[in-house]
Amino acid sequence: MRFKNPIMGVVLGTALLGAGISNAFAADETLRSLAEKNGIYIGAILNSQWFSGGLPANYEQIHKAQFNIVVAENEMKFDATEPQEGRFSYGNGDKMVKYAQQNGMRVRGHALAWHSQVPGWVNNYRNDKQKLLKVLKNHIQNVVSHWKGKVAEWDVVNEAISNNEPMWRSQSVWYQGIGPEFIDSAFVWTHAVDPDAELCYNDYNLEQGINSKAKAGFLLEQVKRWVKNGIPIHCVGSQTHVEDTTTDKHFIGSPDSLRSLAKELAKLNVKLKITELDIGFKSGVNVSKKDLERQGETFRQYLDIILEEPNADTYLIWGVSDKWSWLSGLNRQKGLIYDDNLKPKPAFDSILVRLQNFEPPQDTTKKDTTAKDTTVKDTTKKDTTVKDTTKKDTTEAIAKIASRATVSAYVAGRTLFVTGLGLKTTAKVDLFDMQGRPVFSTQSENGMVDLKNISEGYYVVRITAGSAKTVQRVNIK
Ligand code: 9MR
Repeated sequence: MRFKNPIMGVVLGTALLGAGISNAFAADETLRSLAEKNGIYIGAILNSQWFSGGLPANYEQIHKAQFNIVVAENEMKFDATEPQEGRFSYGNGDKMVKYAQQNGMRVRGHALAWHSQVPGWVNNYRNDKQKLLKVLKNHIQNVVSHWKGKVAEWDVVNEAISNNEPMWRSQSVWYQGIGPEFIDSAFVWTHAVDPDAELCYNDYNLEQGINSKAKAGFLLEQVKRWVKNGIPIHCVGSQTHVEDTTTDKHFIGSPDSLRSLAKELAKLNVKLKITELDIGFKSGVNVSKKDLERQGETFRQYLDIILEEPNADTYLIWGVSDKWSWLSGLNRQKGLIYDDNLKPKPAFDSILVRLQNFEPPQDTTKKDTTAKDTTVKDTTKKDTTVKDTTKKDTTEAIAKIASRATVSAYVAGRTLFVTGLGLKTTAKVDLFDMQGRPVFSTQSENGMVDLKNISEGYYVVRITAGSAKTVQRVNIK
């Protein structure tokens, strides 16, 4: 069933919500199959309890049936992967990577440089800049090379911005010891080890506006500077841990704000991903059926950003069932799309219906950036608010970055065109399916690639031309 008319879709969708629509669709229609049709990734973490084998079997069945991207709740963090200095522990991460490979899922790595979940031994080197640089570099080199080619994208830096003011988070062992250039260096080191991985800056409260006082506004200025300075950043992860509006009159943040961030990032050729979504209610309040339906509506509004913005591709929920959720620690409850008994909630239905009835705009296909020149524009010229703190950074790794990717690709008919090659003539073109499996590779000498033997559908294309690189989605019709 496919809604031809979006209005009808909404009406029918609403009617079905009341009836528990998850049974109204063909059995083979899952969030995952519908996400793939729409050219996006949809996912949920694997909770820590999964790693210790403490979950009922249907948890995993649901997870692999419904999702095509996965991230570990805690098992790829610093304290999990290098609990003692120089002693790496990959068992749990490997378990997840194997699970993802067996089930055709993309893997996100979370997280390399973060102030939290840092093992005690790192803190022994507090304020020793040279040692901390070595520690962070060594950690990144080991962890990223261990999962090279298996982890498709990394949260290279997590939560480095202060909650209260537009400034860096000062209570961080990395910031205190190294200064803000730990961020630039982390990106450069990660890219040097795995040039094919997508590299993200990840943070929360990014749905609260992009003005200069908001966290996302501050971040945007940093992204402009990173892009200008050739720091290899490809994506911003918006955690999007939000609270339902009616139980908190002071709710701040909105899908519209996050969409504005996506649009600004598009100008910089940087993607937006939703990486840790949950929409909780305050603990202790009674949550009615109507509340749950409104929660579903909010899940849908955030999904719309991912479906509609060409530089947005990932919708990842921080948990599967309300029963296993970190939210109680935040004084929130019921923020996920399956209930305590692993039954789909109205939010599940709302997402399913939206994936069902989404029609990409007629003239441009979803994620197809054909019409747009995505060459990176220097949008920082007029920036006077944030000072470039790292311009003078002489960190050897940063000096090695030669240039920022300016290449881009678009499909017209059955030909892929590579733009922005400048003086370079040769580009390596790799095509992947939506699970990240290689489909086709070639070397283009003239900026064109014949696609006539490729089946219709969405693909991810990676172009590499010298040190310039781009990864983007294309629709082959
Ligand atoms: O869900 C994670 C929880 O099990 C951990 O105790 C907690 C410790 O910091 O981290 C939680 O995950 C966080 C994620 O790594 C980064 N963004 C916020 C998430 C929720 O706190």
